[in-house]
Amino acid sequence: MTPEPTVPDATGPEPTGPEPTGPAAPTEPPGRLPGPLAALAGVAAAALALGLAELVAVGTGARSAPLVAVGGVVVDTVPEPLKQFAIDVFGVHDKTALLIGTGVLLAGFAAVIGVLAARRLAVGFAGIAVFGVIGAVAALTRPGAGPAAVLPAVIGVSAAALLLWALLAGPLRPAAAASPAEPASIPVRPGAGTADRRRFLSSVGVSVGAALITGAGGRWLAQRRGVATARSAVTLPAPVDAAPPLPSGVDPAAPGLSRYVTTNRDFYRIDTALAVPQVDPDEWQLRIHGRVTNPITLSYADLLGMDLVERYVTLACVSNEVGGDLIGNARWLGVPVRDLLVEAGPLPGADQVVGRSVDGWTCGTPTEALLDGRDALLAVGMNGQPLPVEHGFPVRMVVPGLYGYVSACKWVTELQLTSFADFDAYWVPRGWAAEGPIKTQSRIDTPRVRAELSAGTVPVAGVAWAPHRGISGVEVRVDDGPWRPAELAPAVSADTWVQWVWQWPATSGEHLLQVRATDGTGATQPELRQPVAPDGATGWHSVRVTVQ
Ligand SMILES: Nc1nc2c(c(=O)[nH]1)N[C@H]1C(S)=C(S)[C@@H](COP(=O)(O)O)O[C@H]1N2
Ligand SMILES: [Mo]
Repeated sequence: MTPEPTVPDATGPEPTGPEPTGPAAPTEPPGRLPGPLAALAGVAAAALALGLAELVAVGTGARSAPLVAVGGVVVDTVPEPLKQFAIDVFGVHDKTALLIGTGVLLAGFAAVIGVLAARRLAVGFAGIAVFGVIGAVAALTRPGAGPAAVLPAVIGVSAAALLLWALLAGPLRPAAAASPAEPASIPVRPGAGTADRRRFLSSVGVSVGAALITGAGGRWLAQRRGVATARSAVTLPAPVDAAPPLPSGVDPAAPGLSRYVTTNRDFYRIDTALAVPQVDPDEWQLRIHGRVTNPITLSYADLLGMDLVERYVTLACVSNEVGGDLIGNARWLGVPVRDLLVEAGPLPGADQVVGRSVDGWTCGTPTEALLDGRDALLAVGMNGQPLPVEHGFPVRMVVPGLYGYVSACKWVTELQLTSFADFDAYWVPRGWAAEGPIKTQSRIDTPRVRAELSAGTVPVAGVAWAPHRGISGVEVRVDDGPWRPAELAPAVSADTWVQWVWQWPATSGEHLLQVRATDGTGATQPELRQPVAPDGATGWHSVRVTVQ
């Protein structure tokens, strides 16, 4: 089991020493700033640090921004059940949830640091330094980081320390805060306290505004400096072997049924990257090495100059629950992996090909699956366009019949031949199976759960998949009635999902619709419910509806 993470005490350390009781208390340092103002100062300093860091990270790489770097460490180290929980609750928004959660937690810490700093500035600086070190170390230890990766954290916390000093002890400190301990004989300019307080608050406001501007500006610049422009300049060559034309009827008429081809925009996205890797195609290289007789290195131009083929392949995530939507079907353009492997010449015993991404993520694919003749591709195109950046631009792998986590390496830069005995890819030590063939599954797209329908003919429709084995049949049943064969739409190959429809003579009442598929080998999808871990969910999808 993975050990529990140590969660820092969100309330922060208790201040030491007796709590002063009033303005006259002798231990009271002259004019301590009220707690809420001190907390605000802490939050403003933290915000400035993070915002400025995003701007600095434009030069040093998005993954060196502290929020992204620390988040990356969290993603790589949180215990599996917690991560699965996040995926269950937030789905494809799990990363946004992580960033927002981290932000809220940080704001809490920052407020505490502000309050402590109002008592002793040195304590505040120490607190800021701790966060600086955490951010810098996280950035330094991310795969591919150079020494410059510390800069966003270092510059960010320096600015934070300066601001904290200015607000709590420097020129921006409200003078009124100093008044209680001052002798009454010193005349205080009437209204000076309010004016000072206003200046303090507007400084906080300006700092938070600057944080937002540098933060959002940094992200925006990083995007512009990113590879979107390089991507739009790419012209993909025509395939020497095009995908077969779509047979008519791949998309049966049933409102709510998924389209046979998933658009790039609708295609699910799953990866561990908090900042989408920006890989310049002119600098991209693929190394095929390890246990081979002839290691090779290819450029993007080399790859585009090879014979490209185009294939429809359905990609599915092992984390897809029964009835879930972490699956899509696209037309991929790429070089058959087999051609490259044959050239490299795998040595005996090299039964695993490890795909490695620029961000250090790895997956392990059976060498056999890349040589057995199936259309495993090093893909450069998706539905007629260069790969979208979040789907792996410039190059990713796609292997029919295997879950994404063991085959579909995005932003791939290395294929390393090794053995399953010698190397565990990213998800394996985290409790997932080393090998991941996609299990046969079927899903009801329409009617939706708890739909209210009218009696009469109701189309029940959905998708079924058993990539590389193909689907030979889909059956639907109502309540515990007999299984009825659904009508299968045509598919271009056994490597894609299949749409199916069954016309249901619906009668009034509450009903449970269930579906099951049979694959090309004649094996019917088992009823037994199994969770997604370690190697993919099983069980029949069911939908409860009401007919009037
Ligand atoms: N570099 C990298 N590639 C990756 C992953 C990842 O985390 N990092 N996740 C894999 C998983 S688990 C899946 S299901 C597919 C999803 O591909 P998609 O986001 O294009 O749909 O990508 C695979 N490739
Ligand atoms: Mo996945």
